[in-house]
Amino acid sequence: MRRLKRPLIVVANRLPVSRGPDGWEASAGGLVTALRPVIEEVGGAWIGYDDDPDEVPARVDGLACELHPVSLSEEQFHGYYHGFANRTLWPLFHDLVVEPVIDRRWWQSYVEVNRRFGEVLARVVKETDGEPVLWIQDYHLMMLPGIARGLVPEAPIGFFLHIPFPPPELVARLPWRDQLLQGLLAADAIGFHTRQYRDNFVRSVQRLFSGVTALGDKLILPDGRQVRAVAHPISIDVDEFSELAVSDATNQEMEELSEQFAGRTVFLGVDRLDYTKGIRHRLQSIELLLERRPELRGQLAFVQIAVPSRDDVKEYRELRTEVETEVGRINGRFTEPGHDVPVHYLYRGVPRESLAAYYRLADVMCVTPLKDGMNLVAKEFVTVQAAAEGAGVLLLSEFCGTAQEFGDDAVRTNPFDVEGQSYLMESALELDHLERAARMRRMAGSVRDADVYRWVSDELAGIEPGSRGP
Ligand code: GDG
Repeated sequence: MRRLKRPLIVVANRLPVSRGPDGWEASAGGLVTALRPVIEEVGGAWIGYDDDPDEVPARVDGLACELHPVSLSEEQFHGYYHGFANRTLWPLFHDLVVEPVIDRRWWQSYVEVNRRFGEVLARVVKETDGEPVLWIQDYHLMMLPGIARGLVPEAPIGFFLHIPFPPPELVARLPWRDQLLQGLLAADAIGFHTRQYRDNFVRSVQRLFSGVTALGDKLILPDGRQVRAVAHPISIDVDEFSELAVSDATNQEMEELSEQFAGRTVFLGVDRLDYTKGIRHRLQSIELLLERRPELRGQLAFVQIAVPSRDDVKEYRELRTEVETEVGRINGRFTEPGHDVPVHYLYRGVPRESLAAYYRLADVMCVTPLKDGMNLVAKEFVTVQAAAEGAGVLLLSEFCGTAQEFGDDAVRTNPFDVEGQSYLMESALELDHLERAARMRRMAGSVRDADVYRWVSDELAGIEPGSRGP
């Protein structure tokens, strides 16, 4: 893995820590895991929001970086996070799955909060020994590269977008599109999950600003400055998930689940409860399948783990009601007295061992988002299944980044076609066991070849100093 020589400063909406029963601890998650060895080697800092900034410790065990909380007023956080980030950018960048809200006050808060992050960043850069590399994460902070460039002109700046970048026709709807893209273009390198998102970005830039030339992975701006725009698919820690797959705790969970679901074919969904994830469409496909094939009614179980998310936002509360109505309707229609329900709905996250056990248990994993930047659940599923020598089927939406990596080894679905998707669910059950196992091994192999360490390494290697001059 290519290593940085300079200290690294990561800036993200949130700090990578949370308060557990035994005090503050590093959060579990791909980004933190992948950065841990890099930060250990070069040292560094992490800047992010926390709603309890005075309580956040300077460091936590197991994460060799300084923590710098950004404090925001309730009103600032509301306008920036619940408003502009999650009700304007999120739906706009996910192809208008719901209509984005355009609100000038939210935009003002967004800019204000990005400036606030900039102030903290400038202070941290000043306090850091050596010349740090700055790595800014995601759609919450798209103005920050520009702000940081003004405050610390010499620092190399990278930006990574974790959600899709939409086509220019959609970007055009944003009244502040020019400012937002100018903000991003101040970075030295801008990373996207896929080539398609990267190309959408380049097309938007060329449509909005004249005199920009695209040359290989570089954009040459009218003033001669060069910016890299690259596709680096994010991934997971494959060794960690492979070990988790067969750990004692997971085996124990698996034993219990196998007993509970004995004799039944298990379909599984694991998502944040988000309208981009296609949960309602998925439930409707299950309903059609049970309607068409009465003999499956006692035999099929659909488990949906729905992790609560953004419940301060109206559209998310409405989605919860719709999903729960749908679950109630299906169970009301198809449950036989004295027998188990067809849909098992968990409105909560489960511990990692349980999650791995569910991945192992699933005969068909339904990853069917209407739009999703990448989708790590799909990568975790194939990794866990392969480690446990499973032969489950992955039903995978063609509208997520992961679909580009798995080709025809997944059963590809268009989740908008609810009926078509119900036929694909049915066909997944008919795939030959050896064929399924072979597909699983190939998909897991491709995740192993491009794991999260590779992603970090490619990203950081791209944010090189010296590429900014004419
Ligand atoms: C955004 C983009 C992109 C889920 N349920 C439980 C649980 N999880 C964990 C999974 C997985 C993570 O949450 C979800 O990651 P995804 O990638 O699927 O989706 P988003 O949260 O929407 O993430 C997405 C990602 O950023 C990275 O760039 O792939 O496109 O939308 O790791 O394991 N974990 C536990 N219990 C659960 O019940 N412990």
